[in-house]
Amino acid sequence: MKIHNRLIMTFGATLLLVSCGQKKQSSNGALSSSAAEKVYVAPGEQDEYYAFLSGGYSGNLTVYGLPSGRMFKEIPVFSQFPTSGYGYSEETKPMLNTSHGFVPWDDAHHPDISQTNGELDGRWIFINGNNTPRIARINLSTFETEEIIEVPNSAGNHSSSFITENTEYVVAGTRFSVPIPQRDMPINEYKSNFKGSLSFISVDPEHGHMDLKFQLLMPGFNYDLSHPGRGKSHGWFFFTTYNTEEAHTLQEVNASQNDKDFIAAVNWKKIEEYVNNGGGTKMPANYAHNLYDEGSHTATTTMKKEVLTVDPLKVPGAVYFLPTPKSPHGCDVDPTGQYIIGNGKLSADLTVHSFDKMIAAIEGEKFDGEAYGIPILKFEDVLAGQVKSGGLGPLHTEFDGKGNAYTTFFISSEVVKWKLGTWEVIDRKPTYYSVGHLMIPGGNSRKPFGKYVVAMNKITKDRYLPTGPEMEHSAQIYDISGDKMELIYDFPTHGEPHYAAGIPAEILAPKSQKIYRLDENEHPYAVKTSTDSKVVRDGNEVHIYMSTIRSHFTPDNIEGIKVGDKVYFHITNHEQDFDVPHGFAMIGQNTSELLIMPGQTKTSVWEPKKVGVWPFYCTDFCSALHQEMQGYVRVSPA
Ligand code: CUK
Ligand code: CUA
Repeated sequence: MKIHNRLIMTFGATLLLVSCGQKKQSSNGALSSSAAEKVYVAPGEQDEYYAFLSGGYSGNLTVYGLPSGRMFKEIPVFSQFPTSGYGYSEETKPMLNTSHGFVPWDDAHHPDISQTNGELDGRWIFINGNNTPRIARINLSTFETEEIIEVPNSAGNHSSSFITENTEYVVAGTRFSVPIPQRDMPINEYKSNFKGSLSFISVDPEHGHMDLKFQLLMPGFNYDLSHPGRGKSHGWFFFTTYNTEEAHTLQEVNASQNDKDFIAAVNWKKIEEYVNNGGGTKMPANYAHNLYDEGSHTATTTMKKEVLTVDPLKVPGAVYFLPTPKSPHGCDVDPTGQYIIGNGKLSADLTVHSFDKMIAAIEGEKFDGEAYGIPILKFEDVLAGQVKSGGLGPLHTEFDGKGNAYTTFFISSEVVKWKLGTWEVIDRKPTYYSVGHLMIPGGNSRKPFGKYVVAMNKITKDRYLPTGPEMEHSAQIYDISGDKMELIYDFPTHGEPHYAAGIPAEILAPKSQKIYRLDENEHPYAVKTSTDSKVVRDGNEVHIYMSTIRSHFTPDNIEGIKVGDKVYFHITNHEQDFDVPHGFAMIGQNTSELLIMPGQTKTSVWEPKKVGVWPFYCTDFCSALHQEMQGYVRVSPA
């Protein structure tokens, strides 16, 4: 969250007090019994939607059901996760490699589900790591992170990871401009020397594999958020910017001088054509590409050495600037692709640009000067309308597919519903408290499912029983099927959710009951039958080829291990039933346990420090004889 601190202090504090007062008068979203019926999913019944909430500084993605608000799963992405052994097992450790080394943490903000023809297809979900710039791809048939690509020449990978309407590209924009290439130079020489980068990462339609196709090098602004064009504006991508002053310190004096910053409109189809015809300049760059192979259940890291950069001035007609007031944050495009909404976070009004007017202005060459050679369009020429919201601090907008938009206001702590085209405000409802993003399933596509909106709030305060000085963040579900929004549920979230993505269960659930077939397991240390289990010594490395099935490990008595050995437990789960993992944990292990899915092989390393006979056991309660799933390793002196 980055909102003007002083505004939070003044407006925010006042509003919080007001809101708390409201609660006592029971208007604080006091729920009707019909609200209870709307969110009640009876035992044994299932939710209508999946909601994937980013985990912010947890580095993960959490999966909830709508409308129940029940949490189904936490998917580790940019973190080590003891629950499954992700980032600890030998197979998954490479996922967290970067050019800065092993980085088992990040700040995950914006998930986006893959699309075909502008509609959710539920194949993959992408999410950005802000801090050490990365984009991850999660397979939605396994709910596992399969690929992470580092983004070079970027810092604070925030206007990411949004996808084009046929998942041609996942796009990543830098928040901070930096020296490109990085070098030792005075910070106060930022202006004109630092640059921003907008990266277009192609996605292979069959397997989803990512490849950094080209990187557009832009003036040294901050690139905050982005959204793809869709429908009529397919082929374009829009990025909000702030600090177009190019101040090297963003103390308020410097940062918000300009009355208007820009939305950068990028014609990526044009640049793609330029690049396909041999355009662009190869630049040395060092970045990691980590890919998990489903056959071998193993990830590998490839270090990339160069990136294709594009100078926008070499591709006439590729980039234009649309003046947008008051440090716009969210950049949202409606389902028809006609309207581009800039949420000026220091203002009350929303600015809506028209794609048709933008094209007409470009064709009429009606420019209002330029910035670093990039034409600036006239504000009046591209403006479709302004929403006089009456709120303060607009951040993000989503759409219901019925001609309405819903915008969050951080400072005035509310969601405002308004009409596209007439710009009139239809309804407003408070949030508890200080909302950031909101999400309608499919709300970032050509086909939203406008039944619920989920508001993700930054401040929790009194919504739940207190848990010490820190409360989990809070989300709220509103029924938006009628003219007026109705608050129907609160639920706590994990980490700090920024954006979320939702999808109907009927699209996703049929694909997501996956079992890995044992006969397709290509892991080099897999054992297909328990009689193939063995212990192989190679110098001071010992490889234990182990199998597991309810309710034993084979082998379960291991001797001949010495202090100073490096012991690899390669464990293959021979189950072929849905949802029957086995666990494995060894005493004194400084990594974590493993959770091995049916048909999978996972590896854990143990370096015994003490002589003795040491037990191991299964950590997942798997059968009536789960407590019998155990074994011993005898460790002798070196
Ligand atoms: S940001 Cu967090 S509320 Cu990263 Cu999309 Cu606006
Ligand atoms: Cu296997 Cu418990």
